[in-house]
Amino acid sequence: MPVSFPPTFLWGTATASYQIEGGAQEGGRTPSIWDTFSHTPGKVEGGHTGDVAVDHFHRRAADVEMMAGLGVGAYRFSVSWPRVQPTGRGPAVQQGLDFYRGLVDDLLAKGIKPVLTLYHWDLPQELESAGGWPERDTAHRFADYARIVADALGDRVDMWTTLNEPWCSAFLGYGSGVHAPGRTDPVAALRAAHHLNLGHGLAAQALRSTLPARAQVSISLNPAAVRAKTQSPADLDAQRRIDALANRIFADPLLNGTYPQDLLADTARLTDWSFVESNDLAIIKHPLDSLGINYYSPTVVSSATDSHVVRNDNHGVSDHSPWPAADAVSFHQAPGDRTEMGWAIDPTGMHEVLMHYSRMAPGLPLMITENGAAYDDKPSADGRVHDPERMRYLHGHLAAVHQAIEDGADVRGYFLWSLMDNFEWSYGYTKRFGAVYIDYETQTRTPKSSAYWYSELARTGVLPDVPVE
Ligand code: IFM
Repeated sequence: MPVSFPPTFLWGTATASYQIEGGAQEGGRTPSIWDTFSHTPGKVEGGHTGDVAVDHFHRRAADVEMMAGLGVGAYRFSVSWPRVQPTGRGPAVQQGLDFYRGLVDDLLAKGIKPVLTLYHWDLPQELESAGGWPERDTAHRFADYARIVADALGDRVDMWTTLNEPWCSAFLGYGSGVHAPGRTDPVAALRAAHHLNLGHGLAAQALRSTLPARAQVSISLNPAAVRAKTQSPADLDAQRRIDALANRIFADPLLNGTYPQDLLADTARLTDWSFVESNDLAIIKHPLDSLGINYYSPTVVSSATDSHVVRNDNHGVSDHSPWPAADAVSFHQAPGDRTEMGWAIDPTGMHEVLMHYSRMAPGLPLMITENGAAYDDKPSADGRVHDPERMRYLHGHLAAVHQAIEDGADVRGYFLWSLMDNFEWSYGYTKRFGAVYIDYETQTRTPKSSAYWYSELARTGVLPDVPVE
């Protein structure tokens, strides 16, 4: 039986500003926390930075042509906050807004639906210097910025996402420090999580009051499929604790307007959560039009008394844990093959996460806003880039998405991470997630086999077999 997706299913690819744009000092853009972090020796592999990235800032029109050639109907991109509102306060810079207006116009002219994310981790450095996400003011600054972008692009963009993966911003940025701004303070990480939630709610209000009624407002989370190593009470408790810190700390306030009681109890030795003010949860629970889900790999945990501890939670190497008050939890490699990131390949996690959110938020459409895999791709003698492993990864995960739809989940679309190879955060350019290969010396773009495969899927809505290459 062919695996067919609904005719209205949205097929897209995704990128993020700092990972692709370059043009770091052009058009009035000021540094973001990622500029500062990547220029700090030892923070990013090979000393790589996003100064040039894949030069999308100058190659925008050609990149849109390339997308059109692949025939994929939607493109998820993010706006660089310091490009449109340098320093994160005050008036917008027209040149910055014009860049995104040009991008959106180019996309619309090619029949590609623009899907805009306001924040994919590039906080203006000046706001970090004033305290960053652990401080409440940053949430208000984010709402101001949301209004600026909505005023400028609301007439032509219908799909809006406030934050991408707030878990990473809070816990990798302020907890383990493997992401910018590189702070390692568990209390700051929890405060950041709350102010990201609040920033989302305030920005959602700003978007709603600025955008036309047809606009859709969303947020993209990276829910973890957390599995206990055994069914022992201690391992199940480790699973509960990490589920609270990875998932419920965002999903509960967003969807139910509460923080989980067990999370507050688990972290009580660090903070009394008095940074949550009386109306905050009502603001955070602003109605969503859809929920974005980014899924890559499951997480396996046990109680730390387990003797087979692997110090690898898929989130980079640091002496500091990203998980506040979870010292008694160990992380394990999930079984099976891995991608170049070392992440286990397990599409059942995709199905699990989709079913979980469709039960938790009945009636709320879901969108896969990221899924994909890094492999050590290289051009072969025929000049093409063959990436059968990526096609197999995508095939498995898309079959799981299809199964979730069959099982009742209202999944409306899928965005492949990523359109093209790019700056993979603290791994620099060493990890390639793209459907399009980038030669970083020449900036030549070469669609990989997976790009053609995905293009066929987007055209037909039928999951193609993975060709033997
Ligand atoms: O590259 C990142 C992206 O920026 C956010 N989600 C995960 C991807 C792969 O690590």
